[in-house]
Amino acid sequence: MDSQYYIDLENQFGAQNYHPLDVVLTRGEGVWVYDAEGNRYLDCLSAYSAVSQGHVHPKILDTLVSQARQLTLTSRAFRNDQFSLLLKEISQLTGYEMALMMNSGAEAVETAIKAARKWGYVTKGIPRYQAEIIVAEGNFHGRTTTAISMSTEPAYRFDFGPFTPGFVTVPYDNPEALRSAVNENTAAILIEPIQGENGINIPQPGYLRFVRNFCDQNNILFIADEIQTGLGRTGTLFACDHENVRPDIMIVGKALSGGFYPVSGILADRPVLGLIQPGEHGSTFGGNPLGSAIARTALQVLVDEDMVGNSQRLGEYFLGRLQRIESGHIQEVRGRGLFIAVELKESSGGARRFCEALQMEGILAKETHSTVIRFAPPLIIDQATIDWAVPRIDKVLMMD
Ligand code: IF1
Repeated sequence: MDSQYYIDLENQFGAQNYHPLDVVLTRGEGVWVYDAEGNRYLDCLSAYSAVSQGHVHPKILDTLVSQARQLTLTSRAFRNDQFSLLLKEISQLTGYEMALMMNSGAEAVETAIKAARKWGYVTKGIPRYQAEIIVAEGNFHGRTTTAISMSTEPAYRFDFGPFTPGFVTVPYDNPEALRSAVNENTAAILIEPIQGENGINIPQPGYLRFVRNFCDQNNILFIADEIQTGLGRTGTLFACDHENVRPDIMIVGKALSGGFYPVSGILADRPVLGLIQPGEHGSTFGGNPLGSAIARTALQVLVDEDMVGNSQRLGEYFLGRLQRIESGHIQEVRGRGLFIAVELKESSGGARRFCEALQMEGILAKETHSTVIRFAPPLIIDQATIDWAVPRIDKVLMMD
């Protein structure tokens, strides 16, 4: 069948909750994906950084197949070997004492909120149900009703209230705003160390360090949502590592499974996660053996193939080449590692048409916040592929 056949089916039977490019992908391998007609594209979105290890990574695939033949799901009413091993290995990799594993990123964000609130009541002594969590304007933490209760994006909120209370919103990257928002009922500050959906919004140097110190001084938990920026995307294991900052709760997801299976979780030390008692939180699939085995291999190949180092090196190279493109459309080119934004001028008519032109050149990229083209290829990309892509990106950015 041709692409139009699939597009028609999706338009007829699917809720139209996205406005995807009209490309129907049928196969992926490494940094490349292929459509129904066999056309090849460089994937510069990596499924929003869930496929950082590259499409259909052979070692993760082998693990999925072999574990799927063995045991896929037990519930946490019983124990399983893969989950226990993942807990040990993710603790060794990240330095956190404990983990609570979930499935989607939004579920992990919800878990972090519950853990922070419980710490606020039990340890900090905040009167019950007055706990506040400070969040940033322009945040993205998922699509659940509590996650959108934190959002400042009208489209994510307008028809979906009433909202979860207990969130205080402050401007991102603004230390003074934090000072004026904190009070004795503040349990935590939840931020993305780089705001992804808000256009790869990189805070000023020292902001993360300020947030860490501010939390220490005010007995507040620092929660970092690294679902998108984590696991090598920005050239370090976590984006917080750029400032040697260690959040109290680290939220992970997406690339934790290399794009094979929903695996997410929160990482913290015993003073936080030790508070959760049996029966207080969980999920049917959280910590299942199939997802845990996949996550173990996804983390192993991330380390074995030095994907974090490659992200740093090739990200610098890619950024440098993009910054040398002399297009009248470009407002700014910024990035950390392989998390790069080409921000266009308002006069350029929005990023969508450039993404559609990039598709014609064999490159799949996604606009974010209307004027930004995000370039976030799998972390295994090599220089030859970047050298193949840049002239094509240049050609598109030189169009009228
Ligand atoms: C969509 C955005 C990106 C995330 C951060 C939590 C989650 C996400 C920092 C929730 C998920 C995805 C969701 C997807 C598009 C994509 C996205 F544009 F929506 F905002 F990446 F920037 N924290 N982001 O980035 O994780 O529940 O999806 O597993 O909802 O359209 P999830």
